[in-house]
Amino acid sequence: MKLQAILWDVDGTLAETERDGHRVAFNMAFKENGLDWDWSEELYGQLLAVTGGKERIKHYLKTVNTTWKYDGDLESLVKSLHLRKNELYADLIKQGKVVLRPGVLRLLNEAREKGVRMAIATTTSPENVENLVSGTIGQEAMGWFELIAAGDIVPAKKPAADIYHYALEKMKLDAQDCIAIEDSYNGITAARGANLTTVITRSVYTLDDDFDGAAVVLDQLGESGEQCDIISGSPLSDPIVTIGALNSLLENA
Ligand code: XBP
Ligand code: MG
Repeated sequence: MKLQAILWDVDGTLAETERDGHRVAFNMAFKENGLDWDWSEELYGQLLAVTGGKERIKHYLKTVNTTWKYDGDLESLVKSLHLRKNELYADLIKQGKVVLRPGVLRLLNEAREKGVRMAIATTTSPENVENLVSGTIGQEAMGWFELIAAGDIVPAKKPAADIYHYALEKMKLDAQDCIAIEDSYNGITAARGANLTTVITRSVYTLDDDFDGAAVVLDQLGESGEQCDIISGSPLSDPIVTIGALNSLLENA
């Protein structure tokens, strides 16, 4: 089999974390700190153009809330808001507000059974990955990933390809033997920048994103009895995304 490894994006791909997770937690953190900033579902969709929570807060102040003035150290305020947001995000996961998308656990298990290596390649913070994976599957699932490439580990976040280059290098893998699973324009830009064959499962905020260069664009990975819809790209060799279907995509790439 050509397929050696799957590199998974996190937010929007493993779960719909943004609208009901990160966004809600950001608003709670703002409120706790006496800030009247309110990120609506619509505004958050726009702010997602910038990856990274700390970077997103700064982008908001630069482009949306431009009249807000602060006398203190902005960097440390952003850092502490972000830390608190991540704690509140972990609470939301514990409360069951964030669940895995269809087919994710099925494909993770099939990859393990077939000996396909796996890693995480994300712009979110490492603690968010751990909380999401252990909160939705169980602590043991952290061991299913050989590498968690996340957050500030590389200087430039997606759409830069750095996080994928980092993961491939650490795992001593060739891009041509791997598949990236992503949900966004920023994600596919990063993955294609590292020459990875990329499967897209569109998420709520990325329905209109440009997925030029994707091997296939899908609505979801699919569960047995719940076929996935192909939005564009190559037909799959199975009705849902299986290891065999990913391997065929790679062989025909
Ligand atoms: C998505 C992101 C992240 C999250 C929030 O990353 O851009 O910034 O919105 O996470 P990906 P942090 O799709 O690559 O997983 O606040 O920890 O940055
Ligand atoms: Mg994503």
